[in-house]
Amino acid sequence: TRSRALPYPRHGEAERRRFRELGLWTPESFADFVVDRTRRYAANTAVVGRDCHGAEVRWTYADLGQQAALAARRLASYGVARGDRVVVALPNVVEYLAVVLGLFRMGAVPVFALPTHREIELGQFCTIADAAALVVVGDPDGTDHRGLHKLVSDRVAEQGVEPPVLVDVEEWERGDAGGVAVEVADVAADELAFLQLSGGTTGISKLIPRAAEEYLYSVRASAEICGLDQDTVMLVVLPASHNFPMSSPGILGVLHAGGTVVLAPDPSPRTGFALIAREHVTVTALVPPLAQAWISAARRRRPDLSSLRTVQVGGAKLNDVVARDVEPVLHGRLQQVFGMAEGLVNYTRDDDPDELVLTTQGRPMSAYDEVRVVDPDDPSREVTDGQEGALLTRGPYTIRGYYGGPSWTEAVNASSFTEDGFYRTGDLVRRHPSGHLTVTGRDKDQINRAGEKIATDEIEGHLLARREVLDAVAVGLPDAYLGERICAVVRLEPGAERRPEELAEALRTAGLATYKIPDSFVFLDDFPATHVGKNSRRELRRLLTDQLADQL
Ligand code: J2J
Repeated sequence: TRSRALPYPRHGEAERRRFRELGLWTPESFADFVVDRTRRYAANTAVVGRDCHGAEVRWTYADLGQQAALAARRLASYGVARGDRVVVALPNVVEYLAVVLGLFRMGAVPVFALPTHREIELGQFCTIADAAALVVVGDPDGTDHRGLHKLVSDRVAEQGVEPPVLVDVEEWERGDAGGVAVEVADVAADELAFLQLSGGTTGISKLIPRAAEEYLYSVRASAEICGLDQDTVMLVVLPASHNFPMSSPGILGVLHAGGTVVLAPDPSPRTGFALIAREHVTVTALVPPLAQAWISAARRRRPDLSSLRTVQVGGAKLNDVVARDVEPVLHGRLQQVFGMAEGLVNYTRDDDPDELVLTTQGRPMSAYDEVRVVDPDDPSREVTDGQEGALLTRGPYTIRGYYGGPSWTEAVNASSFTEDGFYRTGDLVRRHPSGHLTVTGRDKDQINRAGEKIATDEIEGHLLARREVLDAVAVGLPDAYLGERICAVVRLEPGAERRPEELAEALRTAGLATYKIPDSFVFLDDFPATHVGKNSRRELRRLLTDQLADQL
C-alpha cells in the first residue's frame, strides 16, 4: 500500500553506458550480493559481536545468510514489502546486519538512521521516504521506543503521510518467526537500493539515494585499495550505518572480500583493545577524537595491538601532530580517509610517502573521479595546485541530486549541484601535484563535532522558536578533543533570565538528537553588526566565531 520510490536526478544515459562498458558498474544488485557472498564464503566467520540481549554471537557467512532470510520473513510479517522504505535506527548489534541484509534480500530500501536520532530526525526521514517501518531495539539508555514511535507517528501524520509500523527487534526475537519464507527479490542494479543521510547544512534532512551499480563499484574499489581479503578482520567502532564504516571499505567491503566484521558495543579504548587482541583485528576506522583517545590510552596501558595493520582515520580533519602518533602507538599504518555520503572518497595509499599520509587526506579512490578546486568567490575559475579553493566533484559513484518530493529537494538540489552535475562539497581544500587533497576548511553552514555533522540552521531554528530568544546563532568553536564544539550565541528578551540548562533541555524535549545540543551558551545583549544581505547570518557566525575564539 506504500507509494513506490520517487524518481531522483541521476547520471546521464551516455555516462551510465560508459561506466558499464568500462566495467565499473556491474549488474549485481544488493540482493545478489547477499546471496552470492553468503554462499561463496559460507564457512568463513562473517560477524562477531553482541546481540541485542548482550550475548556474544559468532556467525559464519552461512549463518548470516540464514539470519538475513529470517529477518526478511519477520519484516514481511510486519507488512514490509519489496520496494518499501524502512528506517533502520539500530546500534552496533549483530541484528543490525541481519536486518539490513534481510531488507536487501527482499528488495526493500533501508534508510540509515542512527540510534541517537530522535523524533525530529526520525519524523523527517519517515516523511520524506514515506517509510513503511521504523526498526529499533531496546537499548541500555532505556529509550522509550514506544513513546518515541508515537511522537514520530504524530509528526509524520501531520505531514499527511501514513506513519510507519514499529519493529522492535528485541520483541520479535521472543516470538516465532511467523509468516512464510520470503523469496530473494529480483532487483535491478540501477534501482534505488538505500537512502543514506547527509551531514546536512539545512534544518531539513537530506536523504541520499544510492543504487547498487554505483555504490558497489565504490565498495569494490575501496576493498581493493585497502587490500581486503578473507583474512581481513575489521573492528567497527563507529556507528555501523554511517557511510564511512559501511563502505570505505567498511562492513560491505569486508563482506565483499569474505573477511570478518567485529562489532564493538562501544567505542572506548578498553573495549576496542580487548577485541583487537582477542579477534586479531587487522583494520579499524576511527574519527580523529577517538584516534586521540586511543593513542593516549595505548600509551598508558600498552595493549597488544600487534595484529593491527591499518588504522583508518576520517570524518573530520586529523591534526598533523596526532597523525604522527598513530603508527608508532597504535601499531597499524595510518590511512587518512576523506569521504562523504554523497559520493567522493579519498584515501592515502599504503605506498604513499609518509609526508603525504601524515599531512593530506588522500586522493580520490577512482581514476574516473573528477575533482575541481575553484575560487569560492568565482566558481567558474579553477585555482592552481597548492592554492585553497572550494571542492567540486563528479564521478561514477557521486550522486546528482537528493531524494524526496519537490518540496524537500528542489531548492537544495539547485544549490548543491552545478549545472553540469558537480556536487558542491562545501569543503575548502588544497590540491597537491600528486592529486592528494589537504582539507583546509569549510564553506558551509555546518559544525563538525567529532565527525558528527550538524547544520547550524537547525539548532538556530529550534532556539528561535522560544519566545524569550530574540536572536540565536550557532557556531563551531575549536575544541582540542572534539575538533569543534557547538556554541549557541543567544540574545534574550530584555529582562529574561539567562538559563543555559533550560535552553538545552528545551532542545532535548523538542526531540532533537543529543549530539546536536549545544555544548555551551553565550549570552549577548548586542550582536555584532553585519552588512545587510542575504548571507548576514553566515557573516554573523563568522564574526562571532572569531570574537569567541579570541576569548579562548
Ligand atoms: C576533513 N574533513 C572530513 C577528513 C570527512 C569516509 C570517510 C568519511 C565520511 C564522512 C564518509 C574528512 N578530513 N578526513 O562518508 O565514506 C568532512 C567533510 C565532508 C563531510 C562528509 C566516508 N572526512 N570530512 O565523514 O557525509 O566536510 O561522510 O564533506 O558524514 O565530512 O561527511 P559525511
